[in-house]
Amino acid sequence: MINVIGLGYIGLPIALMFAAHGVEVVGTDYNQELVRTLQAGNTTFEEKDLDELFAEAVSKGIIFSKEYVSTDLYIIAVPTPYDKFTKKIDTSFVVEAVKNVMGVCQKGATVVIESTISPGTIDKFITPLVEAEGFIIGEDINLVHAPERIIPGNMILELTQNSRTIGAYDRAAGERIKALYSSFCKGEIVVTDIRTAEMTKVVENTYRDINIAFANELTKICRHNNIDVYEIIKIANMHPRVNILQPGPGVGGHCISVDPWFLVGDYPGLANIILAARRINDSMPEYVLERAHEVMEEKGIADLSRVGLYGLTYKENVDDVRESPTLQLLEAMNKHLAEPLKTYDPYIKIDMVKNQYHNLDKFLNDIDIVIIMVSHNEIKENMDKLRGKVVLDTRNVCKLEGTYKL
Ligand code: SAJ
Repeated sequence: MINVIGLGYIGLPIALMFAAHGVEVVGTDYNQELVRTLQAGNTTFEEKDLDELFAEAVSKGIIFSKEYVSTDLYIIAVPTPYDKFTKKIDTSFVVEAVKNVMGVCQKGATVVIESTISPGTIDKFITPLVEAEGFIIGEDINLVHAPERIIPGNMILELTQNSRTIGAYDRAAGERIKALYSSFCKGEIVVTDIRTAEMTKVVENTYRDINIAFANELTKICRHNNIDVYEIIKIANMHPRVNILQPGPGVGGHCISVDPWFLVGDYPGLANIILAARRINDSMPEYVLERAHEVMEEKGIADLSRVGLYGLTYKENVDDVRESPTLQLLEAMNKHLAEPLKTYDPYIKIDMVKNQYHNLDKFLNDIDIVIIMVSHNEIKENMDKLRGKVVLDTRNVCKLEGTYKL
């Protein structure tokens, strides 16, 4: 039986996937409300194919609980934020989960950590906890790191198709976990040591952050010279060894905008390009405000209440707002004591910010300038509704004539 700890964006799909493939699973979360929702037969966030997988897992007997259970296999998928001051990883959730596991687990158990962790976290924070309980690593308890790689918006497919990394102190333990994941994972699974697995995961997200930062920096350079950055990137990417990502209003989500900080926090002085990239990407929401200001001046519009932000989530077609560029932009306005712009997002049903709309037509009715922050399918399918408006498109999706770009 597997006890999956943490039923969020990563833990829930993985628990469901194992259950759907016939493994006995208990999913544990300390959030009573979330557990009740799942027990009542409802999923907790929107994700393609998640509801179908949920139904299958329920039919195969998955259990949701607040309690940890005594078993021989644990998969931990709890958040690993970073400390805003030191930039180092905040291991408190993982540490708490492992402590709780140690309180109930059997000798011979394997603890798999799926959460992204900075290189050295298991050595520094987890191993001592296990040893403090009198367990010998490799004999009584096995520790394995199996970082997830799935992308919100396409998680279920990627869970089965992506290759994976498994890091273990003990090769045989790593191979056993590889066999377990192979029950649904068709991608190649590489078994390596723990530190390599920790570093590889952080490096993957850092690579993407740097690449996006490059695109964002190019945008600023090209704007300075009135060159079309999208055309430049398109042509450059025709080179067989060039693959520049797309500029945007900033980098959000709980991964790419977080993990590079672990390296900056742990290797100050060495992580230079990584730090520069983080700063560039973090500067983008304010850059959007500058662009909006330029556009308003050009159009002779001074009334801020006639400007609206389309999209609150961190990227298209998800309902996740963590580290969202739109929220960062509103925060920047707040710091300057400015009244927040109007906003609308089809995925955000609750009132999250001031001046938020829940109906696209009403939102558009009340504004003259639309800033497209997120390219949800909804806006792509309703571009015609933007005719007659001034559009500042930070995602390069609007083909209407006169559209302003980043
Ligand atoms: N973005 C750009 N330009 C681009 C691509 C993305 O501005 O060309 C922005 C997005 O709008 C978003 C942010 O970057 O705000 C991140 O979005 P994303 O779709 O690139 O990635 P995430 O954060 O949703 O998921 C990432 C993935 N990692 C990589 O692609 C290396 C995923 O595979 C990981 O599982 C996930 O992080 C994680 O949990 O680490």
